[in-house]
Amino acid sequence: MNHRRYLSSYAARMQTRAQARMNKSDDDDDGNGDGDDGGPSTGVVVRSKPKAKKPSMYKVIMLNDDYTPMEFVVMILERFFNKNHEEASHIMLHVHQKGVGVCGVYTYEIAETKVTQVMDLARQHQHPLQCTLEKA
Ligand code: TYC
Repeated sequence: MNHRRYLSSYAARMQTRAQARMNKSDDDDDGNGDGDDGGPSTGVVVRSKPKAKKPSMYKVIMLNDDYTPMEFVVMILERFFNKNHEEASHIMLHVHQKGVGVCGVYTYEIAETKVTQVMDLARQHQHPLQCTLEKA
């Protein structure tokens, strides 16, 4: 019976690493694979490398429309995307001319929060401004 099948993927990975270490020990004269030349293997597994995956990033995209005032879009970019007035004006004009533009790039939760904040404020002011997110 293959016990590996019943281990979580984490446990299986740790078991594989522990096995690799045992196989590598060349000064382990008692041959029990624990590398300390005496006594039974304790089976203690220590993580050798910190595991840190980079989070996926998401672009917050703003769409052009014919009705939202330019000043409102600039204010949104300043308030929610921490742009100065010049940067905000530049992005707004880019969206106005090209139809779409990137407000910023964030992890999923932050990007989603910003989309909600923009859409809520636009709705409160009865502007049709649309904002969405896209995997970077
Ligand atoms: N096109 C709008 C206007 O002429 C301005 C605007 C810019 C609207 C960017 C939305 O995402 C936008 N008033």
